[in-house]
Amino acid sequence: MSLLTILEYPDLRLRKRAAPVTEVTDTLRNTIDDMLETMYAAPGIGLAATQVNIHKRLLVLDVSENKDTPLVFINPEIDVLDPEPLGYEEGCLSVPGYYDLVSRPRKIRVRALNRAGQSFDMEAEGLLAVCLQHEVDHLDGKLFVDYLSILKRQRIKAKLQKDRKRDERGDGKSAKDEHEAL
Ligand code: QAP
Ligand code: CO
Repeated sequence: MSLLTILEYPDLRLRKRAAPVTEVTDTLRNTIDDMLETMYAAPGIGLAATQVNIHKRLLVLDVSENKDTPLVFINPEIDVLDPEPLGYEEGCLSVPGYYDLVSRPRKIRVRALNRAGQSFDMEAEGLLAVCLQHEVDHLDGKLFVDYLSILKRQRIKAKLQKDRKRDERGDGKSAKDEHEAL
């Protein structure tokens, strides 16, 4: 297993639309394990393949309390069961240090393949529904910042670009520490 590099906004590779998985192979299962390891190490609750520069329709998540319930979704398709918006303070491993309120349909059904290549479906509400919609958005090149005002998005973009330059220079505290100090 190995840790994968997570692309950060405004990297244009985050805007690519992922292609359907045609075959669930051992190679794909190795990628899934690397994605889970990368997500847990971050730590995060969800990671889409797009975020690690793999443009296939594949995502992993774990919204459990004890971080012991990894879920894998290959070629996920979402149906809205209850469109009533649920507002949730979202973050993203590709937008480190920033969180903001996003509203999405509160109840969905997702149909996907599991790591054995078998079809399954599940209904989701609450954090699981939020996270699934957030991750499927990544596969379509969409980020949670796209739901914010242009002004907020530009502010986040400018700050992340500044953070990146400072990280390249290697001085000061980490960008994340500074945001958390605000
Ligand atoms: C998507 O996001 C999500 O800014 C998963 O400095 C998040 O795992 C869906 C993370 C919230 C719904 C609600 C973010 C880690 C992790 C950061 C994540 C950070 C370190 C984000
Ligand atoms: Co994300």
